[in-house]
Amino acid sequence: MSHNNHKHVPVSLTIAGSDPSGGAGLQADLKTFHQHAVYGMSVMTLLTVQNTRTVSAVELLEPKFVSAQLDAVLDDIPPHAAKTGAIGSGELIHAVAQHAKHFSFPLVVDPVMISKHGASLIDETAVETLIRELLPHAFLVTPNRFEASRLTGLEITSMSQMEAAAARIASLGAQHVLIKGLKQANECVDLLWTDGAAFWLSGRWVETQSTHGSGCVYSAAITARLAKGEELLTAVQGAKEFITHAIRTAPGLGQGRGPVNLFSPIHHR
Ligand code: PXL
Repeated sequence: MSHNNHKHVPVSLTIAGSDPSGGAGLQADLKTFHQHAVYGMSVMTLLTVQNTRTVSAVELLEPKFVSAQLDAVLDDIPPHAAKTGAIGSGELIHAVAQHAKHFSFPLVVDPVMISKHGASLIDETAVETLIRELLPHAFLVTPNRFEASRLTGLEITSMSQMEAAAARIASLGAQHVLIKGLKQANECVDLLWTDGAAFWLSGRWVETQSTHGSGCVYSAAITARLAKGEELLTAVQGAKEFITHAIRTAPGLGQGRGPVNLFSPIHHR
């Protein structure tokens, strides 16, 4: 059989949970990869029963089954970048971390903890496992300010507190840190902490209910851009523009917290 031209097709992998309503989780990741013209693969960790109004059930897959999915795809189609989303339990995080150790491509860890409806997507003790086992393998970790507080025990209501938390998270072993979502006047401010330096990113703050999946989409856009070979700062800037547009132009689907606009345009610098 003739060989494919894999070299020329950027490939990203998401390791995440399923959102049947399609706005968050691995469905949002795959759509975001595709919108960036990146071939997407998805290893599923958990299933949810949800719509835009509520998450009514969560079922975790067996760690062995997740591990087998990883073996199957990594061996066959090596990605150029990967991300994690909801992983659900310490055992599952452990299984994913065993693979992440050997990744020769950048891993973006989105430490998903609670859905926008307030449903827990990780159990209590698993946060410790995430810190101890997965963060050391993260090229980038992308907590929102609430998740960053949970990771550090620090309160984050100002830019200087954001810097302190980012430095702390870097000291836990993540190579680079992106803390998202501080409201400053009319802006939504994020901090990229890289090699001890702070880069501030800002986009217009949009007062809206339709932010379901915004964290997934943001980290997936970064992952897609890394797969295409962009530098970290360029990737984060491009992804920030994408997610800001996606929130501003959310299609208004569903009767609850609707998804963001996954058809937003892609700009390359
Ligand atoms: O947006 C966080 C998130 C991640 N993964 C899954 C989800 C959600 C939020 O609802 O359902 C599977």
